[in-house]
Amino acid sequence: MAFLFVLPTWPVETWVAAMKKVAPGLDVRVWPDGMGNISDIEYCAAWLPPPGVLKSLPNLKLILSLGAGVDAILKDPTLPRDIPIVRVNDPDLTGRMTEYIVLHVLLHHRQQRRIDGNQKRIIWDSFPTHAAKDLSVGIMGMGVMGTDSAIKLRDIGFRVAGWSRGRKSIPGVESFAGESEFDAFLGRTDVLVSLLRATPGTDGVINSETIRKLSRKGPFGAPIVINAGRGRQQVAEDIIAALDSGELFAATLDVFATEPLPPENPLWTHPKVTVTPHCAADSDPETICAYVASNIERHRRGETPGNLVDLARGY
Ligand code: NDP
Ligand code: OXD
Repeated sequence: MAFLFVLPTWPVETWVAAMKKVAPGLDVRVWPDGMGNISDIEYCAAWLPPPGVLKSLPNLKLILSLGAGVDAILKDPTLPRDIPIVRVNDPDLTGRMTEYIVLHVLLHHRQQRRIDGNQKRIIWDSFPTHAAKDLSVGIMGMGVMGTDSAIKLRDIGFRVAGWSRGRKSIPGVESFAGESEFDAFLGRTDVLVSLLRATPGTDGVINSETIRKLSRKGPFGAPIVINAGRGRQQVAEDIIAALDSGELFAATLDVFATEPLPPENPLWTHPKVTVTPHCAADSDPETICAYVASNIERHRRGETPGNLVDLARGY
């Protein structure tokens, strides 16, 4: 039995070293030049695998995503649909995402960009501030990441609601579910956070119509958007137009339709946009290798691995 890493955009040596540390007995192979006899490969961990690679492995038994997202794996038209896929659900990754969401909600709430700009120009501008309870945060996607972020934001004092397909029951967090409750969710939201899954159902959900339906009763008079889910979920032109017209107050974007974000993209230099390079929650090699190794062990014992992707649902 052998295990394969397919990591076209990550430093594969770091991942091999981490895997050898947490699972010393595992026969670790590397795509594309260190695969050896591909008939040996039963387990494959991947991030952004090129289409066709997974299908080329004749004895593959389990696919393991090295991040929470599985969109890059699912979009391979040749993906063998009968092989189970495991996604990451780990407190380390979740904690990193929560730090990012809390940081960027606070960055806007405390007007830190304005303060940074003032410092550059040596301006002592003590403008009015407001309390966390004055801001309504709405999180689209109340799964592993959304739920943890919602709880931490609630604990700081923000008015928090979540929107997902199914209803959630989290004390102190209002729950909206499904299409029929989307407008009500938007109408009470000053800061819209996306931690949705990338599926055809969520593509382009942050568009001009959505932005128009957001609350304008918050302290800034216009809403704020934070997207750390997937770039497919935002219509960048609509966000820019809304920022320029004043319909949107500010945006923080960590994910983009094309990554890396091309240098000529206007989002880079827009004065109301904070761009981060898809770093909201990085996969830590040792932590995630331990997670992968434990799922391989479970599978080898004949048990069902945790956090399997539902192909029909798309996540
Ligand atoms: P989960 O699968 O745990 O949660 C996804 C949520 O999206 C669920 O609440 C689900 O609803 C909701 N959802 C899916 N489709 C719809 C829909 N059509 N309408 C309404 N809600 C919908 O995912 P995670 O929390 O693990 O990850 C969230 C996102 O964060 C993913 O896109 C992931 O790729 C991204 N991510 C980004 C990172 C970064 O660095 N920027 C790092 C890690 C993750 P329900 O609960 O009802 O099923
Ligand atoms: C993930 C990511 O999905 O890093 O884990 O985007």
